[in-house]
Amino acid sequence: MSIPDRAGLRARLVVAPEVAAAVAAGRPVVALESTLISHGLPWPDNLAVARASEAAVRDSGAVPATIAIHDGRILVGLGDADLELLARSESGTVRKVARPSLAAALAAGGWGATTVSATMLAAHAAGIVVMATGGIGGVHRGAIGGTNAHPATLDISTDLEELAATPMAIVCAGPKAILDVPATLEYLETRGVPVVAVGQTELPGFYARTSGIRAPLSVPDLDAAATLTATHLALRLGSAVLLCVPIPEADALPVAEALADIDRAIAEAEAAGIAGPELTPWLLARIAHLSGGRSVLANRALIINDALVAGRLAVLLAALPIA
Ligand code: PSU
Ligand code: MN
Repeated sequence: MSIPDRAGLRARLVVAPEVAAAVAAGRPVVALESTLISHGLPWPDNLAVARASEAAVRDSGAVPATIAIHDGRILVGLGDADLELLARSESGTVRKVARPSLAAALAAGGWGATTVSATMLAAHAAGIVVMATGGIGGVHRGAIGGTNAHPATLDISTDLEELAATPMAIVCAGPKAILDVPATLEYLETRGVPVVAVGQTELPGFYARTSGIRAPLSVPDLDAAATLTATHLALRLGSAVLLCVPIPEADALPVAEALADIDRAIAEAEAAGIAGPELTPWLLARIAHLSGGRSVLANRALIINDALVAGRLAVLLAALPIA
C-alpha cells in the first residue's frame, strides 16, 4: 500500500491560521471529529463535549483542530461559533459525512459533520498525525453470518477501511460497544491496522474499561504508545495505528447494565428497520434514553479523556523522528 496523494483534498481545505502555523512548525496538533457533536450526543452535552475536548487538547500542550464541512470546503480548525452551530443544528440539517459521502457533501454546499473516516482524510491532507474520537465505527452486529430470516446486513463502517488506508494515530476508547467487537478486531487485523490497548492488556470497552477481550497489542504507557506509533508510521505501510484508552474509572458504566441497554436498543432498531448511516446515531440516542442519560455522561467523559490523551501523544510524537 502506498502513501496516498491527496492533492485534490488539500485544495478543498481551509486550515485555521493557528493550526497551519503549528503544522508548519512541527508542533503538536490533534484533529477532532464533528459527527459526535451533530449526531452522536444530545444538546447541550454535545457543545460541552466539543469545547471540553478542545480545552483538553490545549491542556496537554497541543493545538486542537475540529474538522467539518461548509459550503464546499473542508474546515480544519473550527471557531467556537461554528462548534455551537453544529451542536445546535436541528436533526437533518447537517449531513453525516464519511468517505463515500464526502463528494456529495462538498458538492451540495451547506454544513456537514465529519465521521472518523472523513476526519482522517482531511486531517492527513492537512499534515496532522493524531486524531481523537470516542469510539470508532466497526462491524455491526448482524453484519455477517445471517440467516434466511435475518440476512447479513454487511453494515461495516467505512472507518475501518480508512484506518487501513490513512497513516495516522487514532485515539479512542475502543470500538463502540454496540458493535460486533471480535469481528471488528478481525477485520482490522486483516487490513493491517495495529490495535493497541494503552495501560492494560484488555481491549477497552467504550462505556466500560474492559470488553472482556484481550487486545491484539498492548503497551504499558503513553511513552511506549508513542514509540510504537512512530515506528509504525516510519515504516510507511499506509495504515493507521488505533490506540485504545479506557474510560476513566469514575465515569465507566456497569457492564451488565450497559449491555442490557445495548441489546434492547439493537433489537428495537432491527424491529424499526433502522439501517445505514442512521443506525449508529439512532442506537446511541436510544441507549441514552434507556440508561436515563447515564450513557451520555460516560460518552462525554471518554471523549474528553481521549482528547487529553491524544494531545499528550501528539506532544510525545512531535519529539520523535517519524521520517
Ligand atoms: N464516537 C462517539 N460517538 C459517535 C462517533 C464516534 O463516541 O457518534 C461517530 C464517529 O463519527 C464515527 C461514527 O466515525 O460514529 C461511526 O458511524 P458508522 O457506524 O455509521 O460508520
Ligand atoms: Mn454503516
